[in-house]
Amino acid sequence: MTKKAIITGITGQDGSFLAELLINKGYEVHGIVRRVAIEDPNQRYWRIKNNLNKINIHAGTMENYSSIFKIINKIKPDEFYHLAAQSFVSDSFNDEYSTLSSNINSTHYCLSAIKELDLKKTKFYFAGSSEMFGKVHESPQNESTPFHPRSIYGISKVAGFDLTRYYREAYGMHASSGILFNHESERRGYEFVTRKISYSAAMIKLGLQKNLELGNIDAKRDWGYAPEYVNAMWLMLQDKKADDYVVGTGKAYSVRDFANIAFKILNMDYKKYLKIKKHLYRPSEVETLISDPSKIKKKFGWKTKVSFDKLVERMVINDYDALKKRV
Ligand code: F7E
Repeated sequence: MTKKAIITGITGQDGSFLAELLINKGYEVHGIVRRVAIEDPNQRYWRIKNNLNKINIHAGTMENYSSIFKIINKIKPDEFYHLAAQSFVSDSFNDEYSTLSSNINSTHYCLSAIKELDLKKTKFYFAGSSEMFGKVHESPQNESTPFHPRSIYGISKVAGFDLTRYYREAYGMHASSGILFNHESERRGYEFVTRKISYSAAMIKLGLQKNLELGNIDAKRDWGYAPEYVNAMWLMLQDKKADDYVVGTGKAYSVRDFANIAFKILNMDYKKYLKIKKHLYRPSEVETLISDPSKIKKKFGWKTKVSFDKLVERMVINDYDALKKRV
């Protein structure tokens, strides 16, 4: 029997890679997208455009229980990957109310609908985040490290994580959370720092931009390659037992390191172009995040293969080549 999967957030970086992974494994893939995305496919579907004929698109609103309930009832999926969220941490400081209500309610609605429909076979994945560790209590961070979120986004993810655990414990649902550290790729949104740097480096090299404006370049993150992380999500749902897993590389680099390598690839010195801007600092910053991925490695043999240097190179070359074709 062909397995069915629903992905929320299918038009995003992770959703698009996950859709490809599941299509290649022979799944019937369903994606929930906002109606505006259907009305504006060129703008919203760039990451999934090559697979549109293999994806069943459903217009739905993550902020509306009945909308989610109806789609889940129609599909009755074997696997449900809940990736949709307001995921830009910076925005969550300016837009507390909608980040909290949409991130928390959407997770609650998905879990509740699966429970109410009594879909015992449906396995649920929640996209947790290393932002939940925030002001870290220990380093590196593992599944037992206490949470101390420093942003509204982080708080919304802690609530989603707790909801997922609650439905697992209270109703015996197969509900798991991945605590994913930063994961990037050529499909990363331009607002995130890695893509901002790779794109700016390419623009500057081609004479299309003068400077690179950044905030806290001493922040350190555990940066991995996104396609490997969607494989971790899938592995979690293949196990008999639902559980929570930290997913990361186990190595941390600063924003400065990223900029240094990115500009070097194009034979430039980032220091010549960098402008530090106060408004790009966050009211409460997460200084350093570094994972201890031993649990997922031991359980599924999962580990990252793409190094930090290779990741930066992939992103920079991709932006440079694409821009060069256009000018
Ligand atoms: O910031 C610093 C910024 O926005 C990384 C999301 O996927 O990963 C991501 O969250 C660091 C921060 O990602 C700029 O202050 C400096 O320390 O790329 P980012 P993030 O906040 O780590 C986690 C795991 C998620 O779950 C999130 O959804 O870079 N930084 N200057 C800057 N950041 C941005 N965006 N722009 C700057 O100009």
